[in-house]
Amino acid sequence: MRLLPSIALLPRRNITIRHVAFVLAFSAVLWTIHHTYSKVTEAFSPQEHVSFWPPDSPEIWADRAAQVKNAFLHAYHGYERYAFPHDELRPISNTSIDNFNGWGVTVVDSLDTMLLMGLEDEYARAIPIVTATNFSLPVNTNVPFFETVIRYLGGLLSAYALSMDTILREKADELATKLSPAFNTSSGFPRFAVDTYNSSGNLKPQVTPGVLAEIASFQLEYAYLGKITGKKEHVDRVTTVTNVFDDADLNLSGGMYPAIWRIHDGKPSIFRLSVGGAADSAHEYTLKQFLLTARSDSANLEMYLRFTTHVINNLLYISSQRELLYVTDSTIHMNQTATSHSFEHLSCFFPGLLALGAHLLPLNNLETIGINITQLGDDLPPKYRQGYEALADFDLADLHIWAAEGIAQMCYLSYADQPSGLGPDTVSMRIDQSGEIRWMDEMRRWKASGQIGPPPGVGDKRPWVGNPKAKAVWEKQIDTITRDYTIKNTAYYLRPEAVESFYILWRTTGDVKWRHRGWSVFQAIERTAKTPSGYANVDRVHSAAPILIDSMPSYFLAETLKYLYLLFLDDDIVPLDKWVFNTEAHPLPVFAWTESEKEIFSVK
Ligand code: DMJ
Repeated sequence: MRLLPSIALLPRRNITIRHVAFVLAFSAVLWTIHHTYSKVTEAFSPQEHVSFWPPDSPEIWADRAAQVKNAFLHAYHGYERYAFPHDELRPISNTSIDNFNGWGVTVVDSLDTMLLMGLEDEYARAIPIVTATNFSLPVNTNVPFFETVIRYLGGLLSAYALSMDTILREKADELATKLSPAFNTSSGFPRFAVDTYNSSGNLKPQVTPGVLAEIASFQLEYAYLGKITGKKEHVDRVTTVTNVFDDADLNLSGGMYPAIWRIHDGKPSIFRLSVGGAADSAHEYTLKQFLLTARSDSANLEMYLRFTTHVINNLLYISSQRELLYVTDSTIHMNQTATSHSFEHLSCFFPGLLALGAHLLPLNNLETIGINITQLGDDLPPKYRQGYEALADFDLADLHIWAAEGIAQMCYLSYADQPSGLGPDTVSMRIDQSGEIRWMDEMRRWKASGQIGPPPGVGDKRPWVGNPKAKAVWEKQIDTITRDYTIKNTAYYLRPEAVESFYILWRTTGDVKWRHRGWSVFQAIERTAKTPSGYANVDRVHSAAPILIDSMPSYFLAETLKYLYLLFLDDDIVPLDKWVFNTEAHPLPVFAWTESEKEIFSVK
């Protein structure tokens, strides 16, 4: 129910002050009734709040940003009290865990959020622990490359960029040097883990398969590190991996990176195509590497366009109940494609990425930057090439934005559908007897029939509302045919991806619904996940009685609370054309290579 837009529907010349006053008074009465009713039924259907956006104002959003800042302080002070200087707080038992090398990952992951929120005291208390860390572990200890890069290295670099504190640059350089044995492979892909004790030590042999997200989510960090230290070795890591990907034969996967690669020869090995776990940030870094380098790394831009074209044509589907647009994954084996129709929370970063690309790239005039998108598919087998050609019938920017809006709505509904108001980690979309519904097939039908109404999967949909009188419905009939999906993993791990996309959609489209949707997520976190010392992962989000898990991941402070804060803050303090967020939400400044850097680093 949206009341204010109804004013816009009145014929203009018939509006009098009395009409306006009447509509406003009527709206206020309905809002009061709705608000009262919502409070009564809050335990059962908090999602009703979010299909009706109450009046807002700059003061209301400022207050909401302040509430997120308080949430950060609550979480960080709990960490400081019970877990500092260990990695993460266990917010139920008030103990700590060293699950990411024991170098205080929550401190390093939180530094830039503190700077953005203006938390000088917390930042001042954090710096000594960062300075004291030597990034070494006992021999034979496994330092995971990917997590260490995105959380620690990304955290240090971003805090450096925001503060210009040189110790942070030095520490980032020291850490990257400690991690460098990871690149000791014949392909140049980093191994899963390194032993920092001796500089040649590697725990994992290079025959271990490389997971895409883990071998291709360091380029932003290493490129920026190369820029600020002037060290060629850091930039070379990026160039080598970009070249290996550039040379790879992606015919089987329609031009998209598959999820598993061979470390020893740099070739794809298992053709699972996914936007979610095991793949996500590698795709994210194609666009972001192009943007970070002031739009000079065009190999990565071409890869981004191939990736999005393949996903749009092959991995986007519509549910048959509410016509929700979702992104899923597939596996290609012996020329057969099996589509899982799973939808992961992790893939909720994707709508934000699409929106960012549509906002910053000339998608309808790619020729102006030397790209012909149809030609990008020229070398692919006909069944994939046709997909590239099909896109030419549409306005590409519109297509990307519609996909972004539709998938982000699916992400939002995965929260709003639950009595807890929190989204499950994985759902399995229902396929009814008429079979799967591919988005692009529906788009063609919609176009052919005169584009009546919003594009398939894009118009606003209602959350699934249970009967507030029947508590048992939530508990027992949750997976009946009334919903578009069944829940595979009922936990919410305090993840950021949905609010990350809401933030980027808000900044790029200006549609306030993304702010309201983010606010409903924040309220659900406050209501359900808060403990006396922090915030806890939640299980059984689909029931009226969710339970808490004794874990507060560092990314909750680095990402989830940062994106919520930026979503509610009126000032655009991290403009998307000047900063690029790494996959752990650490903003790095856009930079251009100078002529001499181009020569020294052999970059374009
Ligand atoms: C974060 O650590 C990063 O965003 C990563 O890329 C994948 N997801 C987790 C949080 O969900």
